[in-house]
Amino acid sequence: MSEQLVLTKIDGGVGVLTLNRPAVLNALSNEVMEALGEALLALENNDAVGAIVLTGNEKAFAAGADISAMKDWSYMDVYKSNYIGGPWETMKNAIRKPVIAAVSGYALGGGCELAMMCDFIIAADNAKFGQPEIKLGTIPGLGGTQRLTRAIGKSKAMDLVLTGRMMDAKEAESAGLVARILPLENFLEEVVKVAQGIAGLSTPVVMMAKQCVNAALETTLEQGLQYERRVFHATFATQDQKEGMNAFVEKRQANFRNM
Ligand code: DAK
Repeated sequence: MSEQLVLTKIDGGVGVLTLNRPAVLNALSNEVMEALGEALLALENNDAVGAIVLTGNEKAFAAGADISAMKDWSYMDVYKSNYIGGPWETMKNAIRKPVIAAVSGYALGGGCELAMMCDFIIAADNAKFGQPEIKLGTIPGLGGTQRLTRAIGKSKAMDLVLTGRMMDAKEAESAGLVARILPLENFLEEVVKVAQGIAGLSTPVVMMAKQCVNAALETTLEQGLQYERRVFHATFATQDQKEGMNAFVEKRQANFRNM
C-alpha cells in the first residue's frame, strides 16, 4: 500500500494534518492537494474538532509545488486544467474553522503560499520562507504575489519575489508574515496547545471572528466596520455569548457548547 500523503490526528479538539512526502521535502503534487482537501473537509465536518493545525516535518513544511511534475507541462496543459482550481483552494473556499500553519524548516513557493492560506502562521525558529519561483523561470501562482504583499508590504514582497531569496523566522515575524516564533523543540505540541485554546472557545463565534478579519482585506474600512458591527450583534443570538459573559460575572470557567 502506498504511503498516505496527508496524515490526520485528532488531539483534544484539534485536527492535526501532517504533509507526508518527506523524501521530496513535502513537494505539493495534485495528489497531495487532493488528499489535503479531503482531510480538511473531514475536519470541517467533524463536530468534535474546533481548530486545525497544518504542519510538515522538521526539515520542511513544504518546499513548493512538485517541480518534477510541472517541468514538462505545456501552456495548454495548465490553461485547460486551470492548474488546478479546486483541490488547491479547498482551504480558501470551504474551511470556516480556524487553521494554524505550524511551519518548521522550508516553506517555499507553493509551501509559503499554502502557509499564507491558513489563518495564521506559527514558525519554529528554524523556519525559512520564500517565493523562489523566479529562479525557475516562472512566478508565484497560488497567491504569493498577492497574499505576501498584503502581509508584508510591497517593498519586502518585491524583494522576495524578484530575488527569490529566503527569509528566516525572525525576519518573517518582524515583517508581519508570522504571528509567533516558538523553539523547534516540542514545536508541534506547543502549536497544538495554542490551537486547543481556540478549540475550547465557541466554534461558531470563532468562525464569525475569522470571517470578519478576512473581510478586512476585501472591503473599505466603513464597509468592514458595518459588517463587524452586524456580526457582533449576531453573537448575542448565541447561547455561548450568554454563557461566556455569565461565566465571567460568576468568576468561573465558561463551558461553551457551540450553540
Ligand atoms: N519539487 C520536487 N522535488 C523537490 C522540491 C520541489 N519543489 N523541493 C525539493 N525536492 C526534492 C529534491 O529534488 C530532492 O530529491 P532527490 O534528489 O533526493 O530525489 C529532495 O527533495 C531533497 O532536496 P534537496 O536535495 O534539494 O535538499 P537541500 O537541503 O539541498 O535543499 C531546498 C533544500 C529547499 C533549498 C531545495 O530542495 C530547493 O530549492 N527546492 C525547490 C524550492 C522551490 O523552487 N520551490 C518553488 C517550486 S514552484 C499553483 C499552485 C502552486 C504553485 C503554482 C501554481 N496553482 C494551483 C496555479 C507553486 C509553484 C512552486 O512552488
